[in-house]
Amino acid sequence: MRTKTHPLTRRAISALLAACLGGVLTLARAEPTVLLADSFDAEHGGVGSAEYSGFANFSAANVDLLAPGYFYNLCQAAGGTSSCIDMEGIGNGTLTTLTAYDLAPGDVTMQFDLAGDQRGRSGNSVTASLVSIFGEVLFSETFALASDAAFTTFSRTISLGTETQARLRFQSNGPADSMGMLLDNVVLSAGSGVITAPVPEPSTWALLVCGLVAVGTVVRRRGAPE
Ligand SMILES: [Ca+2]
Ligand SMILES: [Ca+2]
Repeated sequence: MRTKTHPLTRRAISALLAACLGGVLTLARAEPTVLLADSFDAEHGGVGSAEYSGFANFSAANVDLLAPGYFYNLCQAAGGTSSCIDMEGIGNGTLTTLTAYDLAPGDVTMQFDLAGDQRGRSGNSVTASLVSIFGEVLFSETFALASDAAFTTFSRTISLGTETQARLRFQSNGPADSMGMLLDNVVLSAGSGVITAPVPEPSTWALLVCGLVAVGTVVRRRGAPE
């Protein structure tokens, strides 16, 4: 038997379906998949340390963890509000991801915040690279910022032709004076687009609400007298 639906209800359901479809289409658009997102804030219990090498996600040499207890004022001078890295410890330093990320053919995006040394030095720079496990340099760019430059977010997208396993690497260059550029908020993602914050996508919430409403509608209609 055909169930009669009030025209207003039918219109409301159509509108809901259209809205839900919109949400699904938004979800279907390729969002970047985050492989690594590191703010360094949890390192060393949030306490600064010279020549720190106990990183959760990186092998390191000659870098300092700047946080309360050790030159945290430099992160703040650069406009930061959390722990950051001085890319030069005793000498020029390196940070290399412990993981070699399995990267499918297509876009991969590396993103990070860099700032000047904040101590009036000149000639400092940081080279950011993506290096395959076979040593092939897939991407490399050197960033030189003025000493007083505040944190700036840099984002670079590389198109890979074949599946590759690679590590992200940061290397500081310039006069060996124990003062290097500052680094924070390193993100590696598959796909293109800048990552702003690791929060649920609005479309995910929309889809969830749509699902709940749809289930509610079906349950109510089943319960309605014929
Ligand atoms: Ca931080
Ligand atoms: Ca230096």
